[in-house]
Amino acid sequence: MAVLVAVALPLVLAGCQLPTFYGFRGSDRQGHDEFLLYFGTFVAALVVGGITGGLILWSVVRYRRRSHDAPMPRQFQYHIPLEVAYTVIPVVIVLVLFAFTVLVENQVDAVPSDPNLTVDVYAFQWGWQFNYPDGVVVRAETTTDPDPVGPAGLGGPACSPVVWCLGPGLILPAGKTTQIDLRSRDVVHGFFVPEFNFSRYAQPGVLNKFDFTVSKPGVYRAQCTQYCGLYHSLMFFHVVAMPPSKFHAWLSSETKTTTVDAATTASASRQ
Ligand SMILES: [Cu+2]
Repeated sequence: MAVLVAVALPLVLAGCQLPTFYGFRGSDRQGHDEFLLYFGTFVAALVVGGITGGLILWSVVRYRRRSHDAPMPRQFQYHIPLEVAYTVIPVVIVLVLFAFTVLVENQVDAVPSDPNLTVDVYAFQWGWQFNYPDGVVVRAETTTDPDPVGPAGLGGPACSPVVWCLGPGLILPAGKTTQIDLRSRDVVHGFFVPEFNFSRYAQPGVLNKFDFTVSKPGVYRAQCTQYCGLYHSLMFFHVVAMPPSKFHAWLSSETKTTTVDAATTASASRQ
């Protein structure tokens, strides 16, 4: 029962400031659901660990050998009710955690039938390309392109530390649901946004679909997490969530297939 309460608590308290246990709170709706699952699992582990550790400590202190001729404490082997209890309780804990995991994962993996926006994302050696409706393309090779679009689109806030601003900007409207259609142009890459608690492979020949509903405007660091060759370590990008009106102003101000940085040609010749 204590475990049930511990796991259900974060769902009830959603919205309160919960401790993060070194995780990210989740800057989008889906990532926040993942955070609540992580939080519940962590609290359940603390409760189980506390009870188990407490019982071990108690038995060590309470039944320590006080003298050489002290009698053996009472033994409990073949105590059927006890053995059934310590088999059934962990099974129930695992089933509860499993059920919450399936529920949250299904919810996070579900793709909306009517997203507010769909962006085709292509990973390649070594960079990212974001194709928007009406032919707007943001493309940059991370090896030579410091930051063609991202933070400037928010009105130019300083990037601190500067590494957070490397790579191209995946511009999204905050508060709206954006579907990402993820593909790879060559080898396996990893699409990872730490603050969204989300990672997915970009695999050649495979189309991966998922969605984000970013809670508030901001710049969120992201990077490739699958070793993919020489410049993998520089394969950054960042998600830029803008207020919807600002996003639409940006999208309509972009001419089709612009923002291909000049460095693309230079780095392409180096391969
Ligand atoms: Cu990579």
